[in-house]
Amino acid sequence: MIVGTAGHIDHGKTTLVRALTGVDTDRLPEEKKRGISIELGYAYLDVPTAADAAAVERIGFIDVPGHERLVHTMLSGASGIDLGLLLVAADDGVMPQTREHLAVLSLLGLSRGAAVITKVDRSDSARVAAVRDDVAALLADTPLAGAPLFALSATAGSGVGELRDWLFEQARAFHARPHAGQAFRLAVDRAFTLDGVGTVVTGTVHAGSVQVGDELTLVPSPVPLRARVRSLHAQNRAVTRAVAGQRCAVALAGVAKDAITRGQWLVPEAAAATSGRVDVLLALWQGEAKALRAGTPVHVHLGAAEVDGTVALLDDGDTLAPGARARVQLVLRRPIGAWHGDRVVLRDASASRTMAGGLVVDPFAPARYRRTPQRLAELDAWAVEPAAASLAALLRASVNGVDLVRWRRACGLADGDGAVAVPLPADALRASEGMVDIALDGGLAQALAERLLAVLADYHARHDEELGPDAGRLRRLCAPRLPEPLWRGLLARALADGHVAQRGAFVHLPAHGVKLSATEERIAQKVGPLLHEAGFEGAWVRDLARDSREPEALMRTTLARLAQRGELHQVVKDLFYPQETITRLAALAREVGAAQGGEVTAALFRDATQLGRKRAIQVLEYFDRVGLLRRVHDVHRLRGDTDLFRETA
Ligand SMILES: Nc1nc2c(ncn2[C@@H]2O[C@H](COP(=O)(O)OP(=O)(O)O)[C@@H](O)[C@H]2O)c(=O)[nH]1
Ligand SMILES: [Mg+2]
Repeated sequence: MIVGTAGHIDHGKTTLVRALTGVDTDRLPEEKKRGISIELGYAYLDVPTAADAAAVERIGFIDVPGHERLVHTMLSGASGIDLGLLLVAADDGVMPQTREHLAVLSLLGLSRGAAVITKVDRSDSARVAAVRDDVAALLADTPLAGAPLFALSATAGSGVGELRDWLFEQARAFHARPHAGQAFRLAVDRAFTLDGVGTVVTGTVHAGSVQVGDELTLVPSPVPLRARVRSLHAQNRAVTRAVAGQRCAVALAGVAKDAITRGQWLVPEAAAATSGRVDVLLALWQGEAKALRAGTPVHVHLGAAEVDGTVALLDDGDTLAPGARARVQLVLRRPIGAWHGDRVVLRDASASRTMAGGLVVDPFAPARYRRTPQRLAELDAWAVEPAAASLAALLRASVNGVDLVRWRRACGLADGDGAVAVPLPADALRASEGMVDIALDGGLAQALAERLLAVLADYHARHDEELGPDAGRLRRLCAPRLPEPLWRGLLARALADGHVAQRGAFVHLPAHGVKLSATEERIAQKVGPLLHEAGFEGAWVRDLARDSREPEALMRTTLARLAQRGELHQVVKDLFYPQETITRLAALAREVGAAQGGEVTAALFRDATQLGRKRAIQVLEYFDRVGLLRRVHDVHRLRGDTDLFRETA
């Protein structure tokens, strides 16, 4: 359990930590000289356990500076604490940083804590009682409402024992933050070099666990900073493994102290994503005098990090009233490492007061379309609890699927050994290929599958002479914005279910492109060699009819039937090519295109095929039509998403 102090300067925070632990956390020469805390201080206290002396619980204390100019330091310490002690000196009573530190604890969502009236030796009991009443009233509107109040003298020692006993009780009842499959994450608040050890960082472990030997990285950073864990201390003891909820010192091999700054996260590579736009559910502090306007510049505090940014309002209205809550986008000057559920605290641009606090909803927020109904529906889904229900809602809200890689990263889920399965609904359509992992809601997949059949039926009605569209073209007709891996999954499902059939790259309804009659079969046999001999020029219906001595009309319908079955291709009216010739022409087009950055010109294709200009263009236009190429001005661009005519190449 980690306990943080809070309160106005000189109200006795450092003295109380020393009375509780015996450690003077003001260790810098300047702190000694001026008698004030400047940096975060750390101390530990063992919780006595009756039964098993080996398993001693240890409370970690973070002592913070109370100076009004050092609230940002207070914030970096307070972001990881489990319990807050708000100190108020009996003689001074409630002062500005009493209020501001309480605002910080409240906005961080801290509900575990106590208020401590210090320096009771300096005041009479009536004064102490009056301060008690003030403090109780101050807490009333916060998550710490009703928290216990202690009155003590840290110098004389009276009352310290009661507070210590209460802290022991709290520590014994405290359950460390649940792991829930999250990756290791430590908020760096200090970095230094130690003789014989090298670079050491300290901080609070916000999630997951770490072991000696782990490969980690520090983010954000302008250059990649990889490091290996050489040794570990947790709660001031040498260990081989540290877990969430502990104060931790990590000796790192492979990274210099100067490359590390307070506020960075120490995380494994899988959890290292950063973001410059974060969508947050924000509450404006009830004590703010004015409403928050869109575009307001702010200091954003998250974990031990601090970054400048502006606030964009996402919900209706262009202001947020004091005490009110709404969704906003924080547009940050530099990217930060944020996870769904992280707490943020906002201070005003001149860093003179704490204004607002919130919960990260989506850490990877879009710049465009950020307040469309579609996007707000996604944010609604992110707010659902628990994670499995949230993901199900997000799937329903996402017509083009949910990127599960991004989702895992947003949730800070570990991969590798500690990985937990994504809580995906059983009927969801999932496409995982290499680095890609996307899912589509079951209901949406069903609707798309039905649309696919309708589109195919319509296509057959319009293009009776073809077997069907190729898979890429069908996707453009049916679901142009659906990511390709999901489309392939959808098509594979339809094929497996027997709802559609595929020959080569052509997709068709099973009933389309059926058997040939005996006559058609006979003619097909006869014209096979003739079509083959015609080469790149192709064969005309009239010539084939003459050379095989068959009626022209019968020849025309037979060739159309063969084209419908995907065996022949009608490049222009009455001009037919067998599959094998078209495949060779397509290979040449691909070759020409590959050498020209994907562009095929008529001239180069004519040279490659030795065809006349007119026929070369007819073939290219056929390729445009079926979806191998795409006409852009004077050139034909190879489409990246088609396997047309590749299968027999
Ligand atoms: N008389 C008296 N003095 C105290 C008490 N606690 C702290 N002080 C004194 O108040 C001054 C400021 O204390 P300090 O712990 O540095 O305050 P901080 O700024 O909140 O950390 C020091 O001179 C302390 O000795 C107390 O309970 N009684
Ligand atoms: Mg102090």
